[in-house]
Amino acid sequence: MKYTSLWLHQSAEGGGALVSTDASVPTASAVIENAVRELETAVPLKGEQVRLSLSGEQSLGVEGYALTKTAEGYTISACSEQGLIYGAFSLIRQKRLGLTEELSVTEVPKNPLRMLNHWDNMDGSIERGYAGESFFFEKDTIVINERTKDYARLLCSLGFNGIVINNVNVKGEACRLIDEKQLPRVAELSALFASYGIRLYLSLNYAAPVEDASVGSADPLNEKVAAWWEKKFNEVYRAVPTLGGFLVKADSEGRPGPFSYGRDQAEGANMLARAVKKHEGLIIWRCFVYNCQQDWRDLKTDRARSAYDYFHDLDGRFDDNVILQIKNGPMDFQVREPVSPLFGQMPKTNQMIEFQIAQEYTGQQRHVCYLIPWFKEVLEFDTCVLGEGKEATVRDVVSGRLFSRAAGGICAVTNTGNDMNWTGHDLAAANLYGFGRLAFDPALSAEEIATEWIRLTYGDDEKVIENVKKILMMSWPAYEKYTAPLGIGWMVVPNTHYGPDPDGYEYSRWGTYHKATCREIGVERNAGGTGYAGLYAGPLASRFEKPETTPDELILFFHRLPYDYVLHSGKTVIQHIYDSHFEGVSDVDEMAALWEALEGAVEPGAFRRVKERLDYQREHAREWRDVINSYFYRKTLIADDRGRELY
Ligand code: GCV
Repeated sequence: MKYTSLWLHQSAEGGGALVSTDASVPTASAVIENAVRELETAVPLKGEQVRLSLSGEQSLGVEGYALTKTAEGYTISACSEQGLIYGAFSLIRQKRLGLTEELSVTEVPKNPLRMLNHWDNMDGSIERGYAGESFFFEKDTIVINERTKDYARLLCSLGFNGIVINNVNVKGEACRLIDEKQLPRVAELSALFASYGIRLYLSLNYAAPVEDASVGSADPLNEKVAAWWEKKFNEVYRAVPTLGGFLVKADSEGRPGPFSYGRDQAEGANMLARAVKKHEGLIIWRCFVYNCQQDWRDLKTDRARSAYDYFHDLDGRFDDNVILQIKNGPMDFQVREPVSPLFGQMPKTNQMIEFQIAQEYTGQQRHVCYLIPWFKEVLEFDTCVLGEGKEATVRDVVSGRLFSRAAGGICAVTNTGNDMNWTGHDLAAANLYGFGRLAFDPALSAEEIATEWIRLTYGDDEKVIENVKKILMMSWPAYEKYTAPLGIGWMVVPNTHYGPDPDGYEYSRWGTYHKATCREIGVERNAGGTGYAGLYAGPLASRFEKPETTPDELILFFHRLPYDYVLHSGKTVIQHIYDSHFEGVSDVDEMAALWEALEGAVEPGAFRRVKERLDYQREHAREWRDVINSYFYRKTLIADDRGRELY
């Protein structure tokens, strides 16, 4: 059985002529050939000609393109093959959306790096994977087949230019893709992705040289260690010249790192960066560094502070080929968190943002949760690092624009696996599509992106567009309403991170506590508490310091408050919790009804798949509502002021 090919269905019509009239076009180039093939097979050109020109305006840079309608058809111009292929995919999209009449599009991607991170293990499992198994690995070997090619094409069509293929938790020798025996297949995969303008990256085990008896250490200041990496990278790049570089999770959740040798994160990252520099490789160094052996009785340590505390003072110490990869929030991909205070506060350091579309904490691709509105909020967030009134958004920080940095970008932990539809839940594909589009052009709105995806996936039926758009746009707020309230996060079953368990992490070592008693809930993170609020730039620090100026949706993240505290909404904390949980469930009922109304308008298989998941989501949202509301009712014995049933 062939898997569904998502939004870029192959067209049977074809038939247009595609010619290159520009002598400078290297027609032999694999990339151009790909672009040509894409156009021929994907859109009915009906005799229109497409002219590819490599003499685009300089301002298009390496990846931009200009696309215009001409009397004979279309012209795509760019300064590079990569630009041409983006132009070709853009033309496919515009044609499918019926936007080609007055076509004139000039686009330069806003983020230098637009990446997906796979958490795939070489045994074929995927950490936090909810769409089947890995399609990159099976039984400790690399798989390359038709599906791999389709994936490269899919990602290129969305403008991705980087991919990390293996889990950041690189455990055991079998997982070492940098081993000699793996390199020929890595090279094949890398060449395949490179033909679509996507550079391959590998996750590294920082402690790899420890296993070499002649080195026996991973101390970044030990010359033998540095020499080991240099030799290793020489070997790797000899075999895989197109490799983009490496992603490193160090000193985090049991992974080794420079701290074991009394060195800091810059010393660790720079040692690798220097070893890979002559190959023009990048070291992408994660800031997800925190103490995961915390004693829950310890009231001083605050996990939210960790990344800032470990990295902030190292600004200016990282080499130019190091990029710090920072999770969007200070904790871990919760449905709502403040933006990480590191963004914008390290002007002399390359930064990129890490999102997660895998929905680990947002329904695991069994619940619909269209995350693009959330990502938009994060990217548009003003870090206030230039002071009040001078915009300094996260989006301008990570694109490198704000501090004129050459490297930076945006990545997401992916939601793809070997399920027939790639993403498990059909509607989760909107997150993959949306993330790619947003990474290319963060100015697009979540709604625009949703509309594009719906039309490319389900066609132009107005009712389908309207209902699916409503479902998608309601889904993230709904998920927030029926799960953990007011920025508190977690309340999930430990390990699986799925389903309600209000005290699941309360007495654990992971540093994610809500500290609910019968009187109050939340963590005091202002100056009188852990001081986290004060880590933000001036105006934000003052805003988060006091509950009166903290937005409701984050209030329990920053403050410990009594249940009868009155929010900006006019409701008490406890009444907000009750109301939002009831509302969340009725939102899901509405989403399910909107989908059911599409029977007959959507292909029956797709209709059934989504219906089954929405039916399940309705039940599971009820479970969330009742467990959370009852938990608070039992703690507080405060009744719902609307008299609804609590258990
Ligand atoms: C890959 C969370 C997840 C882990 C993940 C980790 C990370 O803790 O639960 O599965 O590990 O984040 O981002 O490194």
